[in-house]
This record gives sequence, C-alpha cells and structure tokens, in this order.
Amino acid sequence: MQKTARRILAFALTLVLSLGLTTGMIPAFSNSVIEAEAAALTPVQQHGALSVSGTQLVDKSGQPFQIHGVSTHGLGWDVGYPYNNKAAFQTLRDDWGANCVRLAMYTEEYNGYCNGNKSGMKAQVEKGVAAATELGMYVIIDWHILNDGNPQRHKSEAKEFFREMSSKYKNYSNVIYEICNEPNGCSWSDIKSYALEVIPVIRANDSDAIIIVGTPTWSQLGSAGHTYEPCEDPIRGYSNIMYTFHFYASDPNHNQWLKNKIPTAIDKYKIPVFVTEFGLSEASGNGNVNTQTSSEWLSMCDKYKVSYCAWSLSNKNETSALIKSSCSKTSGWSTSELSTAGNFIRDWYRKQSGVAEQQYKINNPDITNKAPGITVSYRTHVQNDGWQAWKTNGLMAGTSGRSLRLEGIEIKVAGDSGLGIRYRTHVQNIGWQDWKANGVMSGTSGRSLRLEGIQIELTGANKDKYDVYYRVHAQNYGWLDWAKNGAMAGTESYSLRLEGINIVIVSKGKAPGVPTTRPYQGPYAGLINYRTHVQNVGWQAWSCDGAMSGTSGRHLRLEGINIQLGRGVNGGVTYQTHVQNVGWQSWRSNGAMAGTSGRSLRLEGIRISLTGAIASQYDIYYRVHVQDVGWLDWAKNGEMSGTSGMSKRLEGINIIMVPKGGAAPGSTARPNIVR
Ligand code: IDC
Repeated sequence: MQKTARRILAFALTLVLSLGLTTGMIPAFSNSVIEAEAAALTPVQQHGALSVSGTQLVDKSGQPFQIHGVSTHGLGWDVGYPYNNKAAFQTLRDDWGANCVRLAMYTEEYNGYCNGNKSGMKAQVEKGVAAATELGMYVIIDWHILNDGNPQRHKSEAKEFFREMSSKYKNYSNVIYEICNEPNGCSWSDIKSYALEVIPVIRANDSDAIIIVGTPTWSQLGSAGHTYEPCEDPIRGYSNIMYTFHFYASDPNHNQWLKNKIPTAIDKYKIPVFVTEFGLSEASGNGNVNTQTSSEWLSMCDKYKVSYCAWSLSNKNETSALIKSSCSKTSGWSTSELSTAGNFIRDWYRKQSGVAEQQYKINNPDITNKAPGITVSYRTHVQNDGWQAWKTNGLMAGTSGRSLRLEGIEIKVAGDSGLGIRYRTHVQNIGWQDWKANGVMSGTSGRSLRLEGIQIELTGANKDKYDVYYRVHAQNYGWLDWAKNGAMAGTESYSLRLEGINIVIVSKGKAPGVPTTRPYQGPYAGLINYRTHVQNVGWQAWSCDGAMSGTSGRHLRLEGINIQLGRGVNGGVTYQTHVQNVGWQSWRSNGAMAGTSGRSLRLEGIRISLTGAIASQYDIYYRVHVQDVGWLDWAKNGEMSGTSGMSKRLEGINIIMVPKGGAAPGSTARPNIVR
C-alpha cells in the first residue's frame, strides 16, 4: 500500500524545488510548506487503506468509515469527461467535503470501452485516478455495464482490464474496484461466476483493495422485491468484498419495497453493502427531485454507516445532474451554478465532513476587541465570478475551496469621520500599485491578473485610536496569520494567487485574539533576515530568525553580511563589522552590505542594533562561531560579538529577535574576547 507520508514529502519537495529555483529561498521555505500540508490532511492521509470488518467499511485505524463520493457521468460522454479533471475534484474535496470520486466507464453505450474506445477510456481512467491520488481522495474504477445486462458478456475484456488496472495501482491505498455496475436480465449465479473469475485476477496483483460486486436487477441486491440471492449465497474465500446497492431517491418504485433492502442485508444477512451510485432524481436520471425522500434515504445510509456516491457530475439537462445545464464551468462552481440535486448533495456532504463548520469559522473568525461603532466594508473582484457582495468587520471576502484568484478590492470605513483607510496591492506582472483610498479600486479589471499581496493602513486625524488587522488565503499556503497596520499580507516572489481576505478594525493596542506571527511568506519572511558571503562559496541563501548562516567544520571565513528586518516590520536594523586589516567599518543599515567583497578579508567581529519602533518592542541577540574558539555566547543590542586582537576569522553567525525583556536564547556570559 502506498506510503502516504512519502507522498506528502514528495509533494512538498516538488513545490519547494519548483519555487526554490526561482527564489533561492529553499531552506526557509521548505518547513512552512510541510507545516501547511500537515495542517490540512487529505482524506487518504487521514484514513489510509480501507478494509471491510463484518458489514462495515473501516479505515486504517479500524474506525468505521463512510465514503461520500461523487460519480462522474460516462467517461466517454461529452457531458462526462470534461469533469474528469483535478480542479473539479479539488472543488468536490474542498468546497463540498467529498472524499471520493467514482469513474463511470461505460462498457457499451456511447464510446464505451468494449465498443471500440479502449485506449480512450483507459486514458480517462488513468487521468482520474492520478488527479484523485494527488488530492488524497479515494477513487472507484467502475466497469459500468448497463445495456449489456449480463456481465458474462464482456468477461474476457473485464479480466484483461482489471488485470492491467490492478497491476498499475497495486501500491495505491485509495483505489477501489467496482467490477460490474448494474447487472440486469441475468441471474445472481451469472454474476457470481463472473465475480469469481474477476476477483482472483485483481487479487493476484493486489491482496487487499476493496472490490465491489454488482447485484441482480440494476444492483438492487436481488432479482425481485423480496429476494436476496447474493445475501443467501455470498462470495466466500475473499476478504474486502462488498455488494452494490443503488437507489434513486425520488422514484416512486424505489420508495416502496426497496427501502428495506439495506436494513435487511445488513441486519439479517450481515452482508457489507456499498451504494456506489444513487440519484436524487427518478431512476431514469430525470424527473422529480424530492428532497424529503432524499433526506430519508441518506439518513438511513448514515444510520448504517453505508458509503455512497452521487450520480452524476455533469451539466446534462436532466435532474440527476449536479451542475446546471446553463453552466459550462468544469470546476469551481458557485452554489448558483449547481442544480437542486447539486446543492442538496453539497450541503449534505459539507455537514458530514465538517467542511461547513470549518468554513463557518473562516467566514466568521473569532476576533476580540473590535472597535465599537466602526465598520470596515470591503468587496473583492473574483476570477469568473466578478464583484462579490460587500463584507464587513472580519467576514471573509473572496472564495474558499474554489481556487479562484482575487483580481481587485475596494475597502472603506464608516463610524468615525476622522478615520480613513488606504491600501495597495501587489499584482501579477505589475508589482506594487500606488496606494488607493476609501473605496477606490486597487488591482486590475478585465486583465485576469491575480493579487499576490496587500498592505492596508488607517489614515485621518483619528487613525491612532485604532489598529487594522487583515489576513489572506494564499494559494498553496491556505490562511496566513493576521497582519497589522500596513504590514504585508500574502506572498512575494512565489507567483501565488490570493483567494480570500478578512479585514477588521480593533481598538488601539488591544489584542485581536487571532494569530499574528506570520502574515507573509516569501523572501524576508522572518522577523530578522540575514545572509553571509563565505570564502570560496560566495553569497549563501537568506536565513532568518535564529538559523545559522555561514559554514561549520569547513574553516571558511565570513567576508560580508546583509541583515534586513522582515517585510512590514515597523523599524530598522543597523550593524557594523570589524574587518581584517581595516578595523571597525562605519555602520550599515537595512540590508546594505557590511564587510568587503573581492578582497579576501575575514570578518572578526560584529555589532547589531534595532532602530525605530521595533527597538522598543524587541531585543536583538546574535552570536558567532570563531576560528579555533568555537561558538561564543550571545551578544545583545549593539554589544560586540567576536574577537579583537586575535586575528581569528568568523565562520558562522546566528541572529534572533526576542520580545523586549524576554529570556535570552542562551548564555550571555562571554559574547566576545578582546585582547
Ligand atoms: C443515465 C444517465 C443518462 C443516460 C443513461 C443511459 O443519467 O444521461 O442517458 O444513463 O446511458 C443508472 C445507471 C446510470 C444511469 C442512471 C440514471 O447506472 O448509468 O445514467 N441510472 O438513469 N442506474 C439507475 C439509474
């Protein structure tokens, strides 16, 4: 079975490498990506390989597990395959709370696998499995017999197909095999003997994947209303086998005797059932959609913890289709673009998965000390959707789980005539725009350019009575921490879009009750950032917040250093170095180089101080690694670090900022040696 951890790491590394190449920021970046990934585990990361215990599907820890999936329409149909894409599945996962996709590969009808379209269908299945796997979703490979009725009819093709698929996916923990969608016009013994040939083919490659076997009469668990042939004569000798049951919740026929089938199969016969397909419509795939009977059916499945997948992810003009036929988008649908069935399924799955609750918290973050009587209003221009409605006082603007970029924003304040607001955005291909104020648009319109970062600050005579806080949802990172009073929120140099934003105004100096550590990702993402020029090596990548810069055990001298405060930090940093043959140089500040370049002269000592507002809020500590001596203790706020009169080179340095008066990062007994 696939090693999930390895996949997270592989994903993180790919991201790090692809971004790292363009930025040179690999070390600082990699941790945050891994953390961001770990914070939101995918369904497969959380639940791993599934198995069957008694009648229940269980996850890797043996806990009962329910699939909440969505089935594609036929993969050969023009209303089916366009939705077989990763962005669509991501919308299902992140916005709907679905954990599974079912790939309906018709065998006969409409470009079916056994109807001359083998390679086309296989390519679609491979595409769907790859997308679901990258997203950490479960995926069902469905041999969608329908008009062909008896699975015996294409048995040899089925065996060949499942041999190939199970060989390809034998190490995947998320792939489920459904070997015959809806047998009809044949007996259970036909189906069973088919299953007894296909199952061993899969088991030869994969000893434990879930295999789901279709049942008589379009998978109704028996050939007539009160018969249960598969339950009375189940398949023996294999583990992790389940039986298909299908229903269409608004079909008058299905709302009679069919309703007893799940309880009877499970309670009486102890047979594991999987609803690989249900519709909210009638059995034709069209007609009435009755939300009352739909709720009853799904509640019954939930009571028995039976898994289910909804038919179908399509905009076909029929009521079982989850997307409105007027909508041609193949991912990122808004609720107004979903059909009645689509909205019902989305709501149902969101509640079940906790996505609704998480999103409620994103939309309504718990902010303390909001400034009484002050209203900040803002609206965003979103890719495809255009201008959204105005949001106020901390509510989310933008979208969540739909991967849509923000392109423009307008912000205004009310409630204090002495208060105004200004803001500027960092726009793809353009960079920082000029500041805009009090409701004027920042960003672009009609140019499809993403916002990547934003700064917001208060203006006017009364601006010092308040603090403005804001945070953004950045692509790949998710929600960053809250920025304050003009600090940058978003990312820089990584070409990542903003997708959402919250803004709130808090009474001056009061705690907002939300995290504020890291509102920004990119170069200078640390509070204090620095890099050194090393003998033979040249400039190293930037380090930040206590990480070592320089080399260790290589006897190479430091020759130069840049030091810079984090983006948006209110204040400055100033530093001077003691250089071989030269002595103390003059002070340098805010990123300028100290030391020498091209002269092969070693640094022997350094002093560093904070300036401006930050100097009253933080102490700066630093220590150096000295030739033949090793690490000296920490120096603080302008004290000398290093040696003097000893002709010893510096080889490494750590720099860190600590809230004013806080504990030192280590011993401060001997920060320097002066001879
Ligand atoms: C339906 C589709 C419809 C298509 C028809 C025939 O919704 O657009 O024209 O198939 O191919 C099933 C089947 C499933 C059916 C669905 C609704 O598994 O393929 O899809 N249904 O009729 N069993 C019961 C209902």
